[in-house]
Amino acid sequence: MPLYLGLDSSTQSLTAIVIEASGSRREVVFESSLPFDEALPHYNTRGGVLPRSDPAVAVSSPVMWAEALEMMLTQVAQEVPGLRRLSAIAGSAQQHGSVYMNRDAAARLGSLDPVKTLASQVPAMLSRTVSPIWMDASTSAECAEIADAVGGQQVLAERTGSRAFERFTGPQIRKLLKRERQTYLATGRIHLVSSFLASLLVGRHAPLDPGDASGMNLMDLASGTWWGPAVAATAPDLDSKLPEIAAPWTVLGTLAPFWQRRVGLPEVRVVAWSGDNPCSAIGTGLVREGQVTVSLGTSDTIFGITGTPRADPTGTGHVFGAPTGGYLTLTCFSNGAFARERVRDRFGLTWDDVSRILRGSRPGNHGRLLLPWFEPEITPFVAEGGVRRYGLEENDRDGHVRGVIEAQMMAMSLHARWMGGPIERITATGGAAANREILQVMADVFGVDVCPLEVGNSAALGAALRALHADSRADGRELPWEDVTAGFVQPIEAGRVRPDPGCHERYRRLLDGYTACEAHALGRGPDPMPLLERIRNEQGL
Ligand code: XUL
Repeated sequence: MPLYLGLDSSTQSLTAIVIEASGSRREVVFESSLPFDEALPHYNTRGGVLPRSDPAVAVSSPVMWAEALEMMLTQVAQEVPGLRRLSAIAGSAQQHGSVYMNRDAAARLGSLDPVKTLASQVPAMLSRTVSPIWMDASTSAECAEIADAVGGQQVLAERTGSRAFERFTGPQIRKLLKRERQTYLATGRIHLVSSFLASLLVGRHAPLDPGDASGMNLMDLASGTWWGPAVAATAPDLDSKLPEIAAPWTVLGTLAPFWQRRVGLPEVRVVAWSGDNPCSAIGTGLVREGQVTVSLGTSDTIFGITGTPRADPTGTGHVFGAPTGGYLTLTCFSNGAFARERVRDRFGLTWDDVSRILRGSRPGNHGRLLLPWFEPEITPFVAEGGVRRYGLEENDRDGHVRGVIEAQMMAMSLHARWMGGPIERITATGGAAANREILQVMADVFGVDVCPLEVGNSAALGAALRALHADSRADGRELPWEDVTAGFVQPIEAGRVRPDPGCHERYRRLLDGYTACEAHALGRGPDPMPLLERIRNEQGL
């Protein structure tokens, strides 16, 4: 029975999952994580980021990622039983981060020496020792320049799926050109973390998949090819330095001889890597339109699948390529767990207290609203944090507990409208998905069933599932995506929460009030209190 390996090189760690899949037998047989800070302390990273003096700048080490890859594959080779049955490897990586390789890299990739460590051979391939990553926010000037040059943010969003964002790779490349021109000129190939690691596995420059390439502000979403005007606006001669873009199920080749000789892995297929969000979509079972995944984590994210590349007209969401061939719509809220914890801690509560208060208080919060922008917010864009209250007393404990959850769910519902609909069901992941009362508010606001999902490493699992899909396809047996994920991605039926029709109706009306509060707080609308009063009377809140 074949085995498939999925790797996920995230900001803080490298994770590997090996799955066994054949017919109805579906099992995770190996799972291991290697946290960069602890496992590779000589790079001196904190949370996977190199020491930073400017808080807006975030860079990491491509050599560290390579060293982690060798450590992890050595462990896989030693610990996975029946490794001869390994059939294919695919990978996932943090999005947007870029690796700058020199013109000798192609030859060096093709002649990796199994007597030496990988980490000792990578520096000679690089034109830049560090890689800017997604946490970098230092390229506002470059974002504006690129957007201006292509006809504005809206044009850029319509063509590439996102307006210019600081962490996206195009603005990062432009910053390098402006600050370190010689380094830029010495660069022969600019990889993303995903295609860099895939290149090390196959021993030649690997292509990007559309899922990760769409996080660069450089790819034409509809055709999946580089968009000339954005490429030209970013840096001269950039087209010659960008990898090819290949379908996400492309088999890149087989594992380079280095890996067979150095760690003893068999000569298996290597499948194109992708970004962690596209891989997580698969790892949470998001394979067709109408399904939506909500991840309640440090930040809250809502993502869905669509067949048409439509950009968010408000400019806050993203459209990436999906591993299924369509598109992944994604909106991210920065005040997620942090906001929930702030309210919990301010009133000295436990999560059980939060649940009890939600159970004992009235949906609709008597028409009182809270905008929980404790920190600057991505969606809607709020540059300076600060909570806003509408009709809510500062010391009203229960009102705040209900207020923060209702506001988060209404914000999600409002700002996910651009993704298209209708939503059939929601799968909830992340820490807060374990809280039934929070999921009940979600179900009531959206008016659909919400089912929690127990997955830890959804990106690594998604990568392993992509390996299974591409391997079967290469053998002439293309599996429907539902069959790929079956047995691995199981919503917890016992945790399913159904909407209460009366509550949903109440929230539908209250959403107008919430929308008015946001507009008011952003200086774009009148005092919402008269409207809230009207809704309160009408709905008997
Ligand atoms: C997505 C993003 C992050 C990284 C994290 O746009 O910046 O989710 O992919 O690894």
